[in-house]
Amino acid sequence: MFSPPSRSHVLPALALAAVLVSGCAAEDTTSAAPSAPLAPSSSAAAPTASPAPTLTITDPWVKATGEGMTAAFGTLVNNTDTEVSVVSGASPLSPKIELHEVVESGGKMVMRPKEGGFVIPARGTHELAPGGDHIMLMGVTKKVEPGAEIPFTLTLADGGTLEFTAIGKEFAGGKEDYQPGGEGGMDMGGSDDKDNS
Ligand SMILES: [Cu+2]
Repeated sequence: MFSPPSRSHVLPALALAAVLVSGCAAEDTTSAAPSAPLAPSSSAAAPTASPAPTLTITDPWVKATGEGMTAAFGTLVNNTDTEVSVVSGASPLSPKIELHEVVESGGKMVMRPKEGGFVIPARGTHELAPGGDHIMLMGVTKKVEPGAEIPFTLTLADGGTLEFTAIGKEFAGGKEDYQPGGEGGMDMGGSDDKDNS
């Protein structure tokens, strides 16, 4: 809660603030349009007025980590009478984000990009949890402390978006694996899988 004078500490905070601002009010950065209270910003992917959110997320969190990879979880809630698909995700925390599932392959659990993304049934929910579907962050750019607030944007198949803030949380399982009872056997889609056949 105190701001150290060191420049290297100030900069990331400013960068994050900028991201948060642009996430909430997309027209702030360029030129303010004083006479247009509800001006839809051109292509900023920020729906300023969406009365009934198609999709919401309950208790979103990110596994606290140093650098490298981590994942985000929570329960997606579909508030409509139609099936909803989440097709991609984005966050300033990581330039590369994938929607992952965990499947059994050759007797161990591996994660891989989920075909078609996350599908939430009409009026239903879809849980993202360790050991199951998750939002995968590859190339995390900064440390995620417990309590950290990480903004996310999910894009739906119909072009809509869901913006939310996930909270950094220690995960008891630790390490880089999210499956119950695993011991570091999580492979990234076989890219650097060591072939032990
Ligand atoms: Cu993953």
